[in-house]
Amino acid sequence: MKINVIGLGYIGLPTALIMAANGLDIVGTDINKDIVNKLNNGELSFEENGLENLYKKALDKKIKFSTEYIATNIYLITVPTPYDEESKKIDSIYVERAVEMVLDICNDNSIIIIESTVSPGTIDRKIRPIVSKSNKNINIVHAPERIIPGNMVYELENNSRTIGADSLEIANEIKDIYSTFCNAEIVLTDIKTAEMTKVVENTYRDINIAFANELAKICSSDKLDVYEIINIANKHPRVNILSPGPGVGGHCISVDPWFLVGDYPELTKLIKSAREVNDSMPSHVLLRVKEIMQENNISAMGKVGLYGLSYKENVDDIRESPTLQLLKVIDKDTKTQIKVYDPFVSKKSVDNQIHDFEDFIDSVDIIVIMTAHDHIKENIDKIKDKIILDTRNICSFEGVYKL
Ligand code: SAJ
Repeated sequence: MKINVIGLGYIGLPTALIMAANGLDIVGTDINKDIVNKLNNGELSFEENGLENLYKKALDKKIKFSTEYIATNIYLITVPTPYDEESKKIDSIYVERAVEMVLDICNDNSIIIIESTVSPGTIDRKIRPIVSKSNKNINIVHAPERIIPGNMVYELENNSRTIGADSLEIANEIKDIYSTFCNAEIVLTDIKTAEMTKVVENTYRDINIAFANELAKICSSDKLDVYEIINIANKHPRVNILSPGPGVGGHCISVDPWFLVGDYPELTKLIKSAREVNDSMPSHVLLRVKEIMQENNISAMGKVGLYGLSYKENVDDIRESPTLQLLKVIDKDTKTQIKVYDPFVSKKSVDNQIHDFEDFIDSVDIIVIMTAHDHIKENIDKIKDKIILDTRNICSFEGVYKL
């Protein structure tokens, strides 16, 4: 059985590799020639724990990478689903285009599995009409991905999965495919339930992070230590507060809750507030930076350095990262002065990016820890003489500023 995996990004590539490594015949397709060329030349397109090893295993089996879609019976779509900034509704154009391309070449009775996160009802409203127009007999399945960057390979094998389909027969057929690499429970349901479940999972996490962030603001206003308070509160058997931070980044948690706000505007007061709290964190960090500058008689923004550009620790993914969000809310002049360093991000991504850690340290007086990479934990002694604003609570030096 041959499977065409469409979209070789953060989800599609690990999925294609794990499927091939477990004996399935895979063609990975991406419209981006650079990605396909890299993969065909033995190079991965991004860094991820365990991915190199999986790539080697996959190459020993049956896998090809191409910019072309191929005619087969099973297609797996893992393309991005952004949201419209104005209406907050999902923008499913990439999924729609991928489905159209599949329909141009696929055989009758093919199965199209959509792994991309979509808001409840998107498949009914946007995808089914496209499929109907093709006059082909096609089965649609929604199998939303659940893997977390930084631990993707482990989670592909060990996270439970949801498969939404129109019939139990098709759901079971797809379950057999996922069972080749997934050792956890595979739950079968209908498509809309699967769509809603995925968005709910990420919204749940967003709301809980927002609670921690709101607590950080309350504690900061009253000179209380939010981390000590969370630590004590979490000793209660039914309390589990997450960690405050400089904001919520990534392409999932900072996006998916908006789908619900866009579709159910009158019913999503809590979800919307949580989004707003998390979106306000980069401005809160900036406010803290300004207070700290004043307290230490520093006036030049050029003396401030942001450590970390990726949205979370030990990954190179900078999408919607709190650092980018922060740079968005400051004026142009300040933006060109403030320094940024990230050991995972070698490509020039912002104005004043410094590529050498020692140069970065030498050029600033204040370091704002935005991302808790292991790299900074291992090199923490090198910044002990700096003024530090630690938004991730990883630094225990005397006098370190916190959120
Ligand atoms: N964050 C905090 N405090 C916390 C936890 C996270 O500020 O206590 C921040 C992170 O630093 C990051 C953001 O939130 O900026 C999101 O990071 P994350 O690690 O919570 O999640 P993602 O976006 O990397 O992955 C999520 C996961 N969803 C859930 O945990 C419910 C993952 O399982 C999904 O597959 C993924 O979204 C996705 O693709 O939808």
